[in-house]
Amino acid sequence: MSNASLTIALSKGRIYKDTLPLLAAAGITPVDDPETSRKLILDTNLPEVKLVVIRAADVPTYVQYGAADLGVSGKDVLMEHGGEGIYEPLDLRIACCRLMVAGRPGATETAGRLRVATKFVNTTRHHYAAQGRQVEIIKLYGSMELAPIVGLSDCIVDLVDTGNTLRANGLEPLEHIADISARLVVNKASMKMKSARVKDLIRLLGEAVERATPNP
Ligand code: PRT
Ligand code: MG
Repeated sequence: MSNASLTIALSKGRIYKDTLPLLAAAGITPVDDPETSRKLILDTNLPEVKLVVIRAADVPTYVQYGAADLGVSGKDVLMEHGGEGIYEPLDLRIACCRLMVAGRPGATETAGRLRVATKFVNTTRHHYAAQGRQVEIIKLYGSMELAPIVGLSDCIVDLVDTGNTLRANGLEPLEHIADISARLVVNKASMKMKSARVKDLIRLLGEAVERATPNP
């Protein structure tokens, strides 16, 4: 294995928690815990490998510009980013959920222009453009479920896992947009310049994914 330095971008929370065992299987163990440490750059057991812990929506940007060689990012975040400058070589099959249109029953059957509240503005625009439907998109940064309740929008586009959050707010899933899981992403230049090291890591992570979640 070559000793090229590697920086891997991750977000705290479910992505970090679910990526940790995969990294361990690839021989990478962080020295600090991001949930308790204030450090933004974490050392690992390997002197040439560092982890940067950033907001989930920022991971593709760090990888695109080469501030990180690799990253772990939800497909929802990648769809919204557009994927420019990054490869997506591996589905890690973690942090799985669905991107859905949700609202009160029948909420999308309005005669007028549908108002959709979401943080997934680009994905929502593409989804409705493919249907040939004109919609008004209202950008929010969180708590999308509140928007239809207070009359800010007819419906929302948000991630759904168990459906408990929707149910607790009197909403239900209305349209499926995409199945979501976290992906390994790689900076295009790093894939060339650090090819041996990066491809080795992709292979080890791929084997770990296959052991953890065998493809049916
Ligand atoms: O939270 P923060 O603002 O820091 O950033 P973030 O929300 O982007 O990060 P985080 O850690 O919450 O999510 C990271 C990634 O996890 C997302 O980009 C998804 O790819 C993935 N993921 C998987 C989820 C969920 N499942 C999920 N259930 N992300 C969010 N949720 C939320 C959803 O938005 C809704 O509020 O959980 C709620 C729905 O869950 P159920 O079980 O009630 O349906
Ligand atoms: Mg969140």
